[in-house]
This record gives sequence, structure tokens and C-alpha cells, in this order.
Amino acid sequence: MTVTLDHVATGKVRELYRAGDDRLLMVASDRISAFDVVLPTPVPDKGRVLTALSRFWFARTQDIVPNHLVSVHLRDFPEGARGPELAGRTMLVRRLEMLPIECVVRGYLAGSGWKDYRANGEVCGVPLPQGMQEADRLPAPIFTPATKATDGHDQNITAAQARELVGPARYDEAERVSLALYERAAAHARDCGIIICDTKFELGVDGDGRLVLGDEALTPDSSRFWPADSYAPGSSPPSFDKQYVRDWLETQSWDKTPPGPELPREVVEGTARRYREAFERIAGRSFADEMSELGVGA
Ligand code: PZK
Repeated sequence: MTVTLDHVATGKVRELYRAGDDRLLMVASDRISAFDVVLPTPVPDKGRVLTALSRFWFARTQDIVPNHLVSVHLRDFPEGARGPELAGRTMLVRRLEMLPIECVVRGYLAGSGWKDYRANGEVCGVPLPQGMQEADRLPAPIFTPATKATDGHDQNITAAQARELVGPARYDEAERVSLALYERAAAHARDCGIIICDTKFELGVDGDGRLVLGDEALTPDSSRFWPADSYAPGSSPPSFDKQYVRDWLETQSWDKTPPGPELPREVVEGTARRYREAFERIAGRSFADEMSELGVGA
């Protein structure tokens, strides 16, 4: 039996293929973006690390919400020649009807949340205490939905607008599930020395009308990870994964428009090490062990 894969979408660093009527293949590449630009230099293992992290979180949050993961592709991919390079980075997932909103949860004040707060004293219509600093922990995590903009920049919207887009019952369910997922993951990551500042979930609905967690989940690409040991409010903390890349790019005379520069070997190696370390801290096991147990590369 042969399965034909139609390419359906390209993300900045991922590819999506149709695999039959009700399944998709999501391939996480080793591409990396910084300052919104995809860089020409791949980061070895990045796609496998992100896939391993999603798999870890999917397994540990199934009691909160079911997810779309069917399997992580290991070795026996039908198109044999592409098997080895796709192993460990490819998720077979159930096809869902995706909600037209991004489900963002914020536990700390950063990015557009900080900008909103500075301008209006609130984030997406959620009022916050006066006198907060950049990167401060919020009194409680907040759900701040956004729309999926075609230019890649998500636009924050109010709860009322999101409610209109998905309907009130689905909105309440998406909010409850998103907050529960964030609370579960942030508590675990914090115990591992990583602060999950904020994160974005993509939720969809399956053929039986059930809400399902899709996309990647709780990875450094869908979240802001900060090292807990250098956390200090008052300025934006370093990114756990991309700090070497950003620091090096800031030393270059690059205007942050495409194409970005090739990264030097030591920046690539340092960044690859940080991605593996994020997995190892959170999963509590070595990335090499994880790959050999799964049989990736065997
Ligand atoms: C879906 N994307 C984002 C774009 C990517 C991913 N389970 C699903 N069912 C239907 N659609 C999607 C999903 C998921 N996940 C995800 N777009 C549609 C996207 C480009 C590349 F890897």
C-alpha cells in the first residue's frame, strides 16, 4: 500500500503534509528564526528536540485534553529514501477543524503583553495591578487569545472578539483547557529550572465535536522559555534557547531583513546544546538516550 503525501502548508520552520483523508504529517525542520527571519544555517537536532518535547507534554497532559498525536515517525517511512532524515522529527497527527484563534496563556509580562500593559494598564482587556515591571510574574496566568494573521504576526484580540469567532461555549472550554495546560507545564518546568513565560496553543475540533490539542505544544518555538537561575524582572530575560543567536546577531551589521547571515559554528553548536538541554531538563533524561530508545538513527 502506498500513501501519497500532498504538501499542504509551509510554516517558518515546519512543513505540513496531508496523509490520507483524516491524517497529517507535521515535519519539524532544523531551521531557526530570529528577529522574525529564518536564518540560512540549520541547528542540528532542533526539529527532533522540539518533536521530543511535544511528545513529552502530549503524554503528560492527556488527562486535561486529548491531543492530535498518533505517532512519532521512527524509521520505516514509506518513501524509504527520506526515512532517516525524517525520523524523530515527524509527527503523524489526526486532522482537526482548527479554531480560528491562537490560545495564548501568559504567566509573566513580556512581549506584546508588556507593550499592552505599558500603553493601557491591561493585556487584551484584562486589567492588571499598577506598577508592574517588564518580566514580572502575573498575579495569576491569563488567557489572551489572538487571531491568526496571514502575515505571520498574530493580532491580540479581546475575549469578546474571540467569543464571537468560536462561540461562547467553545471559548470557555478553550480558556479552561489552555490555562490548565499552562499551569501543569509551568509548574513542572519551574521545578526543572525553566520559566515558561508564555505559550501558544492551537486547539481544534475532531469529527465527534471534541476539543483536541493540536500543533506542537510547550516547545521553545511556541513559548518563551527563560532560564530560572538568571531571572530578574525589570528587563526582558535572556531566551533559554536563542540567546546565543540573538547576542551574536546584535554584533553584526545586519538590518534584520531577509536574508539573515550564516551563523558561525560556535553559535550553532551552543544553540544546539541549549535545545538539547531544554529537553533534558524538562524530560529528566538525556536526549541521546531518548533517541536511541525510540530507535531514531538506528
Ligand atoms: C494545522 N497548521 C499550522 C502550518 C505546520 C503547521 N491536526 C491538524 N489538523 C488540521 N490542521 C492542522 C493541524 C495541526 N497541527 C496546523 N495548519 C493546519 C502549520 C504549517 C506547517 F507544520
